[in-house]
Order: sequence, then structure tokens, then C-alpha cells
Amino acid sequence: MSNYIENVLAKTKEKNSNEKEFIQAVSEVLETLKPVTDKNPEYEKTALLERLVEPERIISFRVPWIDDNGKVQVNRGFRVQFNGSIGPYKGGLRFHPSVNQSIMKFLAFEQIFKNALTGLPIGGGKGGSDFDPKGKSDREIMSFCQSFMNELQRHIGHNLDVPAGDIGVGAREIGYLFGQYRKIKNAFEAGVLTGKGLEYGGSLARKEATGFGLIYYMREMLKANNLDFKGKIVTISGSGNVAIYAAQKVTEYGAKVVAMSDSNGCIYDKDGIDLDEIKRLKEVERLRIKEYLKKHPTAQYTENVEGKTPAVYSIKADIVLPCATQNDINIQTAEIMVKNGVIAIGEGANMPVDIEAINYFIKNKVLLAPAKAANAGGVATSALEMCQNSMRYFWTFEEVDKKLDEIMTNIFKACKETADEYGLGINYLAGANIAAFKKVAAAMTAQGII
Ligand code: NDP
Ligand code: 2IT
Repeated sequence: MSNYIENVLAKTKEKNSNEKEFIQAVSEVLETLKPVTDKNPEYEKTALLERLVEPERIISFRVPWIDDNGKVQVNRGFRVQFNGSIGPYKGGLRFHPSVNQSIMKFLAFEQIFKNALTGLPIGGGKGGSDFDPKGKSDREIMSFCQSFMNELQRHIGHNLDVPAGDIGVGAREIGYLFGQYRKIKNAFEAGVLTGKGLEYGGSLARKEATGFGLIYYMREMLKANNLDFKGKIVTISGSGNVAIYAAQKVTEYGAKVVAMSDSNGCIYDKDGIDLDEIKRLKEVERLRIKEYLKKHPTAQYTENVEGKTPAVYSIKADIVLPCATQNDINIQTAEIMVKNGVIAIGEGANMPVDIEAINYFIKNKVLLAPAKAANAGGVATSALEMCQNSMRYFWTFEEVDKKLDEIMTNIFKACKETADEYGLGINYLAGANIAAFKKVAAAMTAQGII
């Protein structure tokens, strides 16, 4: 590593010592940038990296709401507006009890590079709350969303910052958030949020986009290595929005998904997962994945054990798609997967594989589709939704899906060409980081010291 990168990393660690996920995300990017920073001494003169790791703005706020028992609850809300140099801040909202400033900053930091890779004009942001949507009634969810928006509304706008969904935030939550925004502003500003319902400005194929996009990216990655999905056995961590549509597309391409999971445990169905039943359980009834056994008694359910490898990763598979949360796969889990003969990993979630495990996979010639490139289809289609909102027009499902496919194909191309140019072999993570960084660095340089 060059001294410049080492110095910036050391300072970042010191300044943010209690933010381990943020430090992890920054290290993972900076440690791959040496070949670029070595060639561009002006970055150091303009403190480009120091500016890059400092968010333009962090908003943190109180979210009071009343539960169904009439009790007042208080949560903490966040919006991190990390880097707006190539477009309005753009990124999802996560509602999960684990949310804190470190997780918000890691997600917003990753989003800067992901959004740059899409080729569309969007900057990096993220937000959310430590609110736990599990077990809450519809009325409680609405009450929380309205209170959250009462504060968030003054910080967002279609030219300023455009939130969307992430863990715990789907069409229902976006609907309540949009309704409250519209009421406060007394205006129908469709482009202020994405992932909206189709009746009021949402884009066709946005719901499917992250999962489909992941599989389009992997199709290109496999093709470049003389492989494809046909006949492959696939396991998926998670059973939410990303997991479900990745499962759908990979099945269309001739693979068989035999396992999916939630935070409690995993189901294994050797005949192939019944995805309609997963959609019913997760998208409609909001139940635990274990309920799958009621309709499929021959499937097996394994409960996760705290501190141990999540059950889904012990199942033998050719292709594994971590589509749940960060740091799901560490070196111990990676060793199990390599022993089981895995050939490719697709990061549908953000930072699901830690860097030690990523390096272990690459060393063992396992292809790894890195999150900030491979899961960019969601935010790319959000940008297409903003575009349609500005035009006051809609594209068909096929039109959006085709654009998504082209965008994902181009992202893989950028990762591969950059990896080739810098002699990085199959290290598409380094390829993605360098390609994205170059674009953001050029925009920041052009705009001066701000
Ligand atoms: P959902 O809320 O729809 O689903 C999340 C899934 O992950 C659920 O199955 C959930 O299980 C599981 N999960 C969440 N937290 C944990 C945890 N701590 N441990 C184990 N399992 C967990 O979210 P999404 O599908 O939208 O998001 C999944 C991942 O994809 C996240 O990392 C997100 O940042 C990323 N992503 C999402 C995009 C999008 O467009 N939605 C775009 C790009 C990336 P349970 O129900 O038990 O909590
Ligand atoms: O992590 C992500 O890219 C998302 N949650 C989607 C963000 C968006 O603005 O659509």
C-alpha cells in the first residue's frame, strides 16, 4: 500500500474507532486503490481520499410514535448524505434493530461506488432506523413511517436526495412514507422516493431489479470464464426482496435453487424450492421460513445457532447467493463452502462476505461477483424510475428489464476490463473499486475543494 493510502486509513480508523463496519468498508475500497493513487499524486495534494471518507452530511433524528397499546416508543432515524458529486444522493432506507451510525455510513459509502458503476447520475446516500418492523401491526408501521417522514422530509427532494427501500422497507413502507411527504409538501413530487407502487409512479421491474440484476451480472461473469447456470445447484441466504427475485431468474436460466433462509434458519428442498410458496409466506403473510414445511413436509428445516456458521452455508452447492445481510460469510464459512466445491458466489446483499473470506475465495479460484457491482441493479432501476417520473411517462416491463440487463452487462464489462488493465485476474472486487473510484475522483476533482 502507498503511504498516502496507509495514512488516510490510519486516520480514518482513529477518527471512527467505534464504527467497525464503516472502517471495514473503507479499508476494503482503499486497499485496492494503490495503482491509481500512485499514478495521480494530485489526489494527495487535494486531500481527495480524506474528503472521500468524510460524509458531506449526516442527519440523525428522534422518531417518536405510539404503539397499539397506546405506549409512546422512541427510535433513532438517520440519513447519511455521503457524496453528491455525480448526482442527487441516492440510496435505500433500512429498518432493522441493528441499525446504527456505523452501519449507515458503511452502506452509504458503498453506495457511492455502486451508483457510479451504474453509469447513471446518482450520488451516494443511505438512511434508516433501529425500528424493528417484525411483529408490528400495519397501523404501527404507518405510525412509525409518518413520524420518520415528519423529520426526513426537510432533508430530501428529487434533486437533492432520493431514498428507496432496503432491509425492512418495501412497497408498503414506501407507500406510507410517500403519502406523508405528499401531505406535508402539498405537492405530488413523484421523484422524491423510488420503489413506489405502480399506481402512483413506481417503475415496472423495480421490485425484481436487484435479484434479476445480480443474475444478469453473474451470467456475464460465468460466460467470461466459460461457465453458465445450466444444471447448477444454488443456495440462497435470505428470503426477502433480493433473494426471491434472484431465485426466480436463476431458475429461469436452468439452475435449481435447493435452499433459502431467514434469520432463524434455513429450508432445504432437494426437489427445488417452491418459490410461489416463499412469495406467499414472505411477501404476503410475513411469516417465518419454517412455515414452508406445512406445505412441503418432506423439506428439511435447520435452525441457526448463534455464533455458528448460518445453516444455509453448510449445504453443498455450485453457486451460493448471500442475499441477507453484511458479514454473513467469514473465513470459517468460506472454508466449508470451498470444501463443498463452490464455483461462484454472488453478493446480492451489501458486504455479505468479509475481506478475509473474499481473498480466500479468489485464491481458490472461486468467482466472486462483488456487491457494489452485482447488486447495483436495484438502484439502477430506481434511477430509471426517477427518469420516468421526470418524463411523466412509463416504460413497459420489457423495456425496463432490457435497460437493466444492458446496465448490468456494462458493469461487468467495466469490472473485467479494469481487472485486466491492472493485472488483477478474477479479482472483480478490485476492478469494481478502481473503475468506480476513477469516476467519482474525476467528478470531485472537477468540482474543486468542497
Ligand atoms: P428484505 O427485508 O426484503 O429481506 C431481508 C432478508 O435477509 C430476510 O430474509 C431477513 O430475514 C434476512 N436478514 C436480514 N437481516 C438479517 C440478519 N441480521 N441475519 C440473518 N438474516 C437476516 O431486504 P432486501 O432483500 O431488500 O435486502 C437484502 C440485502 O440486499 C441487504 O443487504 C440489502 O442492503 C441488500 N440490497 C437490497 C437492495 C434492494 O433493492 N432491496 C439493493 C441492493 C442491495 P428475517 O426476515 O428473519 O430478518
Ligand atoms: O443497497 C441498495 O442499493 C439499495 N437498497 C437500493 C437503493 C435504491 O435507491 O434503490
